[in-house]
Amino acid sequence: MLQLWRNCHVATLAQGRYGLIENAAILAEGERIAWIGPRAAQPPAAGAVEHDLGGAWVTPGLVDCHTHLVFGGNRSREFEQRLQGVDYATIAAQGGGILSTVRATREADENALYASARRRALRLLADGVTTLEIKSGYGLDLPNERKMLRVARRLGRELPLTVRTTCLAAHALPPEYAGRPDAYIDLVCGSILPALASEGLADAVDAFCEHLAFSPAQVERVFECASRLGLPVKLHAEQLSPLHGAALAARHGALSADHLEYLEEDDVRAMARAGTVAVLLPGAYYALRETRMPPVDLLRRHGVPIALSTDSNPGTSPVLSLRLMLSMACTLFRLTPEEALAGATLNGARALGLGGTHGSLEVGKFADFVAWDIAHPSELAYWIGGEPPARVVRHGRQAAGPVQVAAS
Ligand code: DI6
Ligand code: FE
Repeated sequence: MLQLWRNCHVATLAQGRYGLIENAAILAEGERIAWIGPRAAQPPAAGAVEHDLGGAWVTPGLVDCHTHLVFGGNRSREFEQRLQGVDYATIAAQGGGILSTVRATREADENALYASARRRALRLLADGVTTLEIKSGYGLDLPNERKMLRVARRLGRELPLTVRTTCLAAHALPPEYAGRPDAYIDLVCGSILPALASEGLADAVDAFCEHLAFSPAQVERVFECASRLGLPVKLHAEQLSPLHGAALAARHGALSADHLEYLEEDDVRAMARAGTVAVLLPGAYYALRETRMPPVDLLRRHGVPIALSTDSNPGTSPVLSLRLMLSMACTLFRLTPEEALAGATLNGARALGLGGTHGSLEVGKFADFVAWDIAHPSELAYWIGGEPPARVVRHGRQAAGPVQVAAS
């Protein structure tokens, strides 16, 4: 089916720049963009279903490339503790933190996990997200990691969202392995990852490289296993301390290294050489009241692509708006609104290995886009809790927004 969206302006985000086209039109054939450009140059589109966007600005569908969206319970009580001065590492050492979500996630059945994650996914979608990564990492044994990833896959089947799944079994040490981290890594590499890979449940493999989680040597074993299984890797690195996980990830050709507050110049060089995307997570920085900023200038200087994501999770980043992360990235990390938008679109897609098909509005890519009732794309980073999108289109079909009236 041929469709035409007209009466709009477009920010294509091709090459990660705004790529503004005023008075534009978009033609889609089926799920893909067939033509995009100024309305005056539009080729004939006989028989196309036409959609009037009422003068809206259109951006690519947002790509949320780092989330922990599937989990049981929540950690609002821990939030209260942190406000009273107990820090994240102390709470973790007392068996709270990630492990309290592990308990709640293990107890929840698959349908309950699905119902709660679906509500969160719909919030992200209503805010403009059309592509979403979801990690496991609150199961920490085969049946529960599988349960989480099955829920993530089901979200991708039942909602108008592209979902990429990541196995984060090396997120924390499960209580039954207390004091035996290497034995747990044996389980991850010998059983959890091979099983989930053979069941087609994981598109990538992630780990948490930190003193309170896994050492670089342990992470390396996980990466070697991923590579034997043919799965790309990414890493939670340099969030709380400089362990040079990002450079390790780069050596393994990682799609992305994420967080990066403690990143140093040698790590940045390694990422630049490998084409590893830097995923910044201002929601976690904000919620943990961190003060050390990721080295944005170094990333720019070495040409490392910067992506932004919600890190949506019940502990350190209970965030359900990727658009809000644009504002935080500008105000807290000094990104420009253009860099922030590129971070939540094209560079987010690159962090998922989807840069060839998603993240910008170009011929041949998926017709995933968002129409916003704004006067310029910089408004997306400017408003704090601004208006949600007027409509969201994914693969050429309306995914959120008012019911579409087709005119021809
Ligand atoms: N870093 C994070 O920000 C999340 N995981 C991680 O490795 C936090 C997960 C949580 O606290 O539940
Ligand atoms: Fe995370």
